Amino acid sequence: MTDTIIALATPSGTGAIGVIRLSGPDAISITNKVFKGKDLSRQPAHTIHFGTIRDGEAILDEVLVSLFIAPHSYTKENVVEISTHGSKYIIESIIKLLIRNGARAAKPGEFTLRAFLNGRMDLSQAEAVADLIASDSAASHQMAMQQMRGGFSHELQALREQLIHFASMIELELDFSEEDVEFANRDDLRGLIFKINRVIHRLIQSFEQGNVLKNGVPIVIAGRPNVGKSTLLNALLNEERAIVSDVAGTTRDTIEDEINIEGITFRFIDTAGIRETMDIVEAKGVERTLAKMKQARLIVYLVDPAQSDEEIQKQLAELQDISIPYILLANKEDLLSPQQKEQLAASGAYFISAQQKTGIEELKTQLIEKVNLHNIDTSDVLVSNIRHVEALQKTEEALNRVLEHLASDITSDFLSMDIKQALHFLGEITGMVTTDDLLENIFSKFCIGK
Ligand SMILES: Nc1nc2c(ncn2[C@@H]2O[C@H](COP(=O)(O)OP(=O)(O)OP(=O)(O)O)[C@@H](O)[C@H]2O)c(=O)[nH]1
Ligand SMILES: [Mg+2]
Repeated sequence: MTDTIIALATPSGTGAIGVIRLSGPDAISITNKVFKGKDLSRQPAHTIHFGTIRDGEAILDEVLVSLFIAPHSYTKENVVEISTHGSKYIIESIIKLLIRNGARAAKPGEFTLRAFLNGRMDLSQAEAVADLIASDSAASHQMAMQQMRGGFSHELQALREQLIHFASMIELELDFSEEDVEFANRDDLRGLIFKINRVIHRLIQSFEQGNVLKNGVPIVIAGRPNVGKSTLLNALLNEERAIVSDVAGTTRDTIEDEINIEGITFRFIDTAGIRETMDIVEAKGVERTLAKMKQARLIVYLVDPAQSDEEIQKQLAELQDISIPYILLANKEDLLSPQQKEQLAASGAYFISAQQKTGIEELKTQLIEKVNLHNIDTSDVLVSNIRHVEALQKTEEALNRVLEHLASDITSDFLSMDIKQALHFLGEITGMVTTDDLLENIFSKFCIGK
């Protein structure tokens, strides 16, 4: 990391201002070469300076330069942020000029990668930076913020260190294998593994909630054709997202969109109406509907006044087979007879009119209640990253093997091997153990300038 990297840190395009960021040993000296104002090399950290950026005699822009001197910066290197007017032309010209003067264009996520490599944050915290930038609801924001500020890293780190102690004791036993000594107390080791497994188990369990908070709660809108599913989607989104018509079988593919209800992102999935059909395309759509229903957190199931009580009961039985929680909605309330209403109410239905937008707010309240996420304490540590869960699962498996070995009184070699495995996977979460592939994989998903 001897070179100095540069990238636009704000979104590309025209804005009021743009911020160009440099990081590396020469960040200040390179900027100094093209900046006319104070001598930047003699200014203290965390100061801002007004001046001009010049390409020879030509003034490219009047700018503000913020200085962060190593190690007191995001990357722990010298960092310069140049605030320019937000013209694409100005920004590109200044970046090119600085590259001519010795900087190099940054790769995606390279600033955060340096922050990680320089020990500013661990790997799971670096990943949280990406989540934080992508967060679009109060819940996902809070979760990312939690993780960025340490989350479960510290807890895992501490447990890992205790496990390292046992690993080294067992290594020692291997060195003295002739003499049949036992440095690592087996009961203590077992106790520690139970403790780690409890923590890991809780974290793995939290993924279901962490994941929906991050990616949105999938809610499938399903029912027979023509019951008003697409009309309901449009009513929820407050826009004409899906085509509505009185032809049964209008929607062929699934249509997804998100809305935020009380700080939680819901991903609504409008589907093709379920029926037996000879139409190949529609049949594919129905197949998709059934698949989506099985992945849903909750199914919003619509029926309408055209259906007999018998038909409705049949559908409810089918729904129960899927065993995903559902809400039964009787749509087209405006057309329901009092007798139908009575029957539907007995089946536990809620009444709405998607077309006239009645009952929509009550539905939203129901959704919040049913998915039961509102009461999650987001200050609780939740895992929302699939990489982390996978590493946790592998750790758990390795630790369970250690427990088996302990029970069967097997030789220390096997114990040692599986403890090392567990240490490896635990270390992968926080980045104590990394490979180039792993880092490449994580940071290439960042955008440039992060
Ligand atoms: N009277 C009345 N008509 C409605 C209501 N909701 C929807 N409709 C009408 O019902 C018809 C079907 O609506 P859609 O939203 O296309 O139904 P769908 O369930 O998406 O149908 P498919 O995509 O074919 O499965 C349209 O003519 C809508 O205008 C309602 O609350 N009251
Ligand atoms: Mg439709």
